[in-house]
Amino acid sequence: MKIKEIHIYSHDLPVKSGPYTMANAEVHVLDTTLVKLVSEDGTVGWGETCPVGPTYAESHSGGARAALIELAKGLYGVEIWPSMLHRSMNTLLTGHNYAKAAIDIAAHDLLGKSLGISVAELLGGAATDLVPSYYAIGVGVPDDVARLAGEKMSEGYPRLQVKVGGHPVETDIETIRKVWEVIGNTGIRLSIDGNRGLTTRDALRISRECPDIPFIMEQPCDTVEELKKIRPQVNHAVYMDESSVDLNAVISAAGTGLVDGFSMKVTRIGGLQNMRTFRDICESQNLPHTCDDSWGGDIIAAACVQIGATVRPDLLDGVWLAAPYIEDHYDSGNGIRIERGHIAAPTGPGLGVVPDEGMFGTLVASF
Ligand code: 0XW
Ligand code: MG
Repeated sequence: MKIKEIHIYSHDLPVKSGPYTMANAEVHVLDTTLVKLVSEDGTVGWGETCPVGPTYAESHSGGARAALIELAKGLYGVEIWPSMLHRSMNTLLTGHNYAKAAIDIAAHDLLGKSLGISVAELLGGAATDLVPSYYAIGVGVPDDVARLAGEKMSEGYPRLQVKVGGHPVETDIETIRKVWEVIGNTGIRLSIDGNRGLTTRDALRISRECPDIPFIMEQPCDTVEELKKIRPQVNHAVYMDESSVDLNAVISAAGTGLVDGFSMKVTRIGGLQNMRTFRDICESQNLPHTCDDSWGGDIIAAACVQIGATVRPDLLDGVWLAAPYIEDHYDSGNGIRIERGHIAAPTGPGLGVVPDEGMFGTLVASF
C-alpha cells in the first residue's frame, strides 16, 4: 500500500490551570502538529508530534513542521508498511525522529484501519485493555506539591512523578519528604524527575538524604556521562528519559547496565515501529519502562495507549497523557481519558480515534 497524500496541520493546546513547570521549561500553550496520511485506496491515518516547548529536548514545533515538509516532498508513492517507510524516510532526512514519528503513527493508524484491527494488534497484540497511567506534578512549593500528590493518590493513580530541579536542592528534598509523608506506605510508586536539571552534586545529595524513600531517579542530570558518574554512588534506581534519544542509546544504556529502566517517549524514538523494538529490548532484559510522549492531544494519547497495552504488564510503569492538562478532545466520542488513574484502550480500528478535522484550521502544507 502506497502513500498518495500528506497534509500537515498545526493546533494550539493551552495548558489548563497552567503553566506546566519543569527544571528547564515553563509552558503555557503547546503548539502541536498533526499529519493526515492518505493511501492510494483512500484510507486515512492520523499522526501527531508535540514538543513540550523548545527547551525540554532538542525539538521544537517549528522544527517538526520544517522536517515534515522536507520529508513529505519525497514520500509520494512510498510504501506505507513501517520498516519500508522508515527506510524511505531515512533516505530523505537524517535524524529528526520526532517529525518522522508523526508519519509513522499515521501509517500505523492507516494500516490498522485498512486491516480492521487495532494498532495494538498491529504491534503484536494487547496484553490488557486497561492501562495504568501516572500523574506528573510540576516543580512547585513543597506543601502544594504534597497536597496535589494526596489528591492524585485519592483519584486512583498507581504512580506519581514529582518534578525537581530549577531551585535550591534543599527545597527538592523538602518536597520529596512532604510528598512521602502523604503517600508513603500506600503502595503508590514514585518517580523523582530532574528533567536533566540537577548537577551530579545535587542528585547525589537527594539520594543520600532520602535513603528511606523508594523513589526512582528519572533523568536527574543532563548527560550520559553524568549518569555514569552518579550511578555507582546512588542507592536509588536510575531511569533514563531525555538521554534515550534513539535505539542505539537504549541498546547501549541497557547493555552496559547504566539504568534500571526508561521513561520513553514515542516521538523521541521515532514512532511506534521503533517503540516496538524498544519494548522488546526491555522485555529481553526485564527492564521496566513507561510509554509516554512529551505532550500532545488525542492522537499522541492513543498511540501511547496502544503501545502501552502491548507491554508485558509487570514491566509497564505507566502511560502518561497530557489529557488532564488539556481542555478539548479531537474526537468528542472516543477521546482518550484517564479514569481512576487508568486508561481504557480504545476499541475501534487503527488508533481508535477519529479527529474532527475542522478543529485544526488552515493547512500548513499539503502534498
Ligand atoms: C511527564 N512527562 C512524560 C511529560 C512531560 O512533558 C515531560 C515528561 C517527563 O517525564 O519528562
Ligand atoms: Mg521524564
